[in-house]
Amino acid sequence: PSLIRLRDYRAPAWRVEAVELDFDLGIDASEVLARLHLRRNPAQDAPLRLDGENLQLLAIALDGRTLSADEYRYDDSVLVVDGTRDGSVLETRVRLRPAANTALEGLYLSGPRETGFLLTQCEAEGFRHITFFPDRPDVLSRYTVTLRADRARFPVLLAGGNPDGAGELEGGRHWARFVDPHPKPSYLFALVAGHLEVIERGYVTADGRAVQLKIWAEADAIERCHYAMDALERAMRWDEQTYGRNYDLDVFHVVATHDFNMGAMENKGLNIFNAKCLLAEPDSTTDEEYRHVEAVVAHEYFHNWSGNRVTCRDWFQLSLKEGLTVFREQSFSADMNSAPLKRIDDVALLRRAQFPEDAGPLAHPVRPAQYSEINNFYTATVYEKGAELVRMLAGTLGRDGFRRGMDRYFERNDGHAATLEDFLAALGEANGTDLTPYLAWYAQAGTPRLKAHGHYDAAAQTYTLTLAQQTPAGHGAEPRAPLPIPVKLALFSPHGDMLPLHMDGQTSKPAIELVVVLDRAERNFVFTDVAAAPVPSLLRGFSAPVILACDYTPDELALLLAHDVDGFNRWEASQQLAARAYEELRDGTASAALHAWCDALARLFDSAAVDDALLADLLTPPGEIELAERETAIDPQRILQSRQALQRQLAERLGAENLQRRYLALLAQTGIELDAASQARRRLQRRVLELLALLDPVGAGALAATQYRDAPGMTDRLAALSVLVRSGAAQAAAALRDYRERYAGNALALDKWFAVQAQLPGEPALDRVRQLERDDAFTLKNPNRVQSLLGAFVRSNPSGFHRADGAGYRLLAERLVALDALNPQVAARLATAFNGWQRLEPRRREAAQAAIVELARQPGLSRNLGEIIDSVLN
Ligand code: HT7
Ligand code: ZN
Repeated sequence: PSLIRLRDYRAPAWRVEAVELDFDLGIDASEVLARLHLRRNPAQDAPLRLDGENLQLLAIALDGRTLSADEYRYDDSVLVVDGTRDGSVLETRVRLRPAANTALEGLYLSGPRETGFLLTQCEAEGFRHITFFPDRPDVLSRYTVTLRADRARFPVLLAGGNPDGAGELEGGRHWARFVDPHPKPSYLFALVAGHLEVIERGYVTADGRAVQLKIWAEADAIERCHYAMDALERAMRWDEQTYGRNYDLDVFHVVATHDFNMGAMENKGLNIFNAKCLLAEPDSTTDEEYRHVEAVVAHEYFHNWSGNRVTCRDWFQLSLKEGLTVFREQSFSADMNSAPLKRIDDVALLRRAQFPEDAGPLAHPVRPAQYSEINNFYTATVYEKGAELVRMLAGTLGRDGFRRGMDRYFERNDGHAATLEDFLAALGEANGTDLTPYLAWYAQAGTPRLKAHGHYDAAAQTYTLTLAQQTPAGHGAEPRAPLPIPVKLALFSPHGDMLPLHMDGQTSKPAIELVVVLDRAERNFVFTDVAAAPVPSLLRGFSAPVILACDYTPDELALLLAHDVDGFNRWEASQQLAARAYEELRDGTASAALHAWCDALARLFDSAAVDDALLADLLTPPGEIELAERETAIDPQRILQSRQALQRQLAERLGAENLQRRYLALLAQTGIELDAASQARRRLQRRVLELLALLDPVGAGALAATQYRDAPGMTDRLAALSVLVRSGAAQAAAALRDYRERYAGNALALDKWFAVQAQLPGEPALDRVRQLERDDAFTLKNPNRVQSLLGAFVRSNPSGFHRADGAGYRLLAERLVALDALNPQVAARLATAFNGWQRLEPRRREAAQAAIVELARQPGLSRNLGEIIDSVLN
């Protein structure tokens, strides 16, 4: 397949200044009339080439004259038109088949044909499935959209922009028009039509614009939209206060659908959400999901500036909008909730999803140099690592400096399609600093290793910290330059106090925390007036996306775990200690780390020194995927066993009675309130129950069964169900039956029922998955359902998926073939579960390779899936 390369970028030869779109909507057939007002780029001399993917062309006219067949050429993906000139108007009419569109890209039907609604998804290249157009993000146009449809079947008609009239037509039909005053790229176009209910709220922006906020959903879901409305209002206020950004249309629509390939989409003025990222209510939504809804609502809203007003020149710049918007969302969520917990969650996600991606054959820079299928580049690297890069820049500039830089970026690029260079230039110039060294972070794949070594000189009372960096040579042949790595640090006395930091040669007042930047391969940092050998707290708040290797003793890590005031680094000390304890157990070697970890946690458990949520996280060792990252011949079942053994040791150290007492005390305060303390309590209650289940499965099974039955909300109910299922408790089957019945009509709750079972540890998972595939509610046509069963199995259940006999791999390969025929985007994403097969132990490695090779041989694979399979194999 042909590769698109960053270095081949050329400005468009033709622009579309304005476009009028007339839709005649129907479930089986819809017609689209497009009128393009063309502008020629005087610097280029090329015929007009428009993207159009398998469109049924009904009519074509240029400047009012129907074109004859020899005046244009269409090969099912590009339409070339002769004779266009600057100022020409091209008119095309095409027919689409929404109900037959299972790929959920372009115009498609959500729900049953009798009652479902029509909607569009255009990012990245879906607009070419709707009409002929230069479907690239650097062509910005003013849109006027008119929708016509049968009123009874499609009572609600929505498109992006401001409403500009509506009325009746003959034969029970009606129309509505929308005009968007802000030029936008085609990927931000959207329409929605069908039976939908609405909740509304008035909002006045800081600069005085009255905006109608409208959230639309099907009748059974509309009452679950109130939380999202509150979150939207919080996000709008926050963006005004934090970045001075106001909303810029008279109406802001948000629509929920159960049929969506991703989380949500920031279409201008008409955001469309996967229902799982929008709907929330205590009976069926967990605390984690509530936080996710708030985060995604904010993320899509923030795109209105970082993405829509300032968009991307080309898809290589995707992280310009995605990394930045993830960072903006992370800051917002940190402000709305607990900042350290948000940081822990985000770094855990980075390590679980992005580090493995960056370490294997799918590794790519945050700004890739080439791609075959752009949909395969909506990755953890572009999003999560991209956000880490923005965080480093923000940290370097400080709060006020970053705000100054962002003001400059928005001001200078408003209404334009920008590049990452534009972003760094605006941030740098507004602060009189050169940020171009950070471009290297965008250009090279792989997670850098940061090595730290401290040396204390008692006679001189100096402490020398040596930092060295190395990025492993991996997949991709990019040059590996030293990167600027900001390392936030503090020094602790042996008693756990933070020391004033006297840097050699610096005269300013000593701080107790500072940031040093390692901008070459290795460097020494010397601290003076250090009275005793200190313990360094490094990379505080995870100040750079690297893997830190520091030769701490277990006691030093235990000291940080007990005393570090940086919540993230306290957790990190626990993670490091637990990882070492895990290795001791796995290898049957010494047990110094194990004792240090258990003792430190036992002390914290019995004190009130940390809040419940942080305590829950401190009590949780790194997950199976993260532990696998540290190994070379991976045996996921062995990892599961050693990790379980580690947790059992911790549970024993804490003591069954102690755990039970704590559990009952937490249970007594049960409720559904969403404040931080209540969420923290539920988080700890779950963790304590999980530890208890390792010590005393029968006793914990009884407690979990009662908790399941009496749970006031989904967080406690799902936690109990998960403990029952994972511990193989006798009560699990009855609870699962109860849940299946109780939530038969709630798709999002049913997804969790599939997912919990798909995560059954070890060999039995595969048969369970096969059995669940036969459930009436399972379908390959719905991405959420596919994720909840197959996605949870292959991605969140290493010990179940990686069976030694290879049956997990064969199941995935078979399902991918079927899924690819329906929805290539979802198939390709699922296939990334094969990433990392080269590092499995030999038997599994061979089985995985055989399954992937067999899959690669299948005829007619999509470009999406084909590209992933090719990359994974090489
Ligand atoms: N910008 C949105 C990306 C997206 C998407 C991409 C490919 C295929 C389908 C899609 N749906 C949404 C999501 C976001 O980052 O906000
Ligand atoms: Zn986004």
